[in-house]
Amino acid sequence: MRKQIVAGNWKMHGTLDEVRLLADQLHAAAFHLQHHQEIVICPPFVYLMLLRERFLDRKEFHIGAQNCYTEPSGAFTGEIAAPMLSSIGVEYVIIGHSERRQYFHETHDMLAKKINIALQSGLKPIFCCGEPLDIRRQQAQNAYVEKQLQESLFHLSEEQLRQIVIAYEPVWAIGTGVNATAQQAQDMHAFIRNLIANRYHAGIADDITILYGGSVKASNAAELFACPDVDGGLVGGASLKAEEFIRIVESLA
Ligand code: G2H
Repeated sequence: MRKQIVAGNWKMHGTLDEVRLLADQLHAAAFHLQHHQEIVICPPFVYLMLLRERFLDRKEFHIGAQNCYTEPSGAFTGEIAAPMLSSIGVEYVIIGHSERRQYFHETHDMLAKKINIALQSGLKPIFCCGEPLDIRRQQAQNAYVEKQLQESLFHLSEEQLRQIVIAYEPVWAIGTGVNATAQQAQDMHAFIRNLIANRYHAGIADDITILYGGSVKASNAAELFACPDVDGGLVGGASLKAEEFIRIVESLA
């Protein structure tokens, strides 16, 4: 059975006091997850260790970073390296979020390097892909996402690809309150799985976890997660409210 994940991407939100409160609320919640289901919390870098330690006694919680640099170490003032993240017990790292692509000009090539260094460091990348609105209007979303996967992921060996989680996040749905419909999400997830089957083989395509992201909330999570090719969600705004995030986790089938 492939892994199902609800991941909270806290983006650049929260002071120490706010983060402590949110962590306490999540820690106090009783989840009844199955063995193939996980919760991943992706806070800003400065809170990673705090959260790692806070959730050590809660095995269903895993910690992820929101980014890492392309190099393993060196004179790159202000950057964070993948080996640093794994050395403090971080398990996942988001790579290629559309905000990184848009505001920090991250290219396919840079993202391929980040994927490589993350894997070499023992991290599991959550690789984000997804089309902007103008591409969706032209009905060109499949070719757009295919290129993102080809350029940054499809150089990997089968063994490496098995460490990757894919998150389909249509840019027009991010932080806008407008989510993709369950059918739109299902169509793209099935398309991505098919691409992997063609490039690798059906076995790995069937095993890989594909999350949906973009305005996931308690009110739409169950319908999205019920799609056969949607294996959970990458949740932004709604992951900052404990009660809402808990309800989203509970929407996993
Ligand atoms: C997409 C998502 C989380 P939101 O960026 O990665 O954010 O749920 O706020 O649309």
